[in-house]
Amino acid sequence: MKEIQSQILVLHGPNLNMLGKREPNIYGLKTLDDINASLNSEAERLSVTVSIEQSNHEGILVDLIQGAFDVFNGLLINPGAYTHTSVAIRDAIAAVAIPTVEVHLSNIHQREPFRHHSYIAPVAIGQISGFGAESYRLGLQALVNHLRSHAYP
Ligand code: CA2
Repeated sequence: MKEIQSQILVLHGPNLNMLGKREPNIYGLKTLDDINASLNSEAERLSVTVSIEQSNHEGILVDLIQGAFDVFNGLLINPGAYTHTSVAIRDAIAAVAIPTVEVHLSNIHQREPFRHHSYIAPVAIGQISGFGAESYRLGLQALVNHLRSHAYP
């Protein structure tokens, strides 16, 4: 059997372009470029392709998710604050039905009560939260493991 190479879309939500520049006590010192470089090298190690986008706008994130249908077979997303507010992003993920892993730098369950609820979690395979920049690498590994163990022969 020849394995089809997985194409993964990585989406970073609002304000994540500020990483490493503000609030390092909560979000760490790594910049978004550092995280993307680590995702690219992990993708190479896992023999998958990643395409990475960041947007501060809910509708753009919805468009990117809709555009992923029939193009990508996995979605790795840190929806940022939209995690706690966005029915639109949740509906887009449910509509395209692409296996999705939700990641967070901080442990959202240890923070303010309004961050404990995720609209995305029920439509994701799982959630990785609280490991800083490492959450993304762990999330990519979990997503690729899931795709490989659920691939058709
Ligand atoms: O922990 C995470 O990854 C979050 O998704 C980050 C969001 C927050 O609203 C979620 O509750 C949890 C915030 C991203 C803001 O990122 C910044 C980075 C540097 C400086 C300021 C904001």
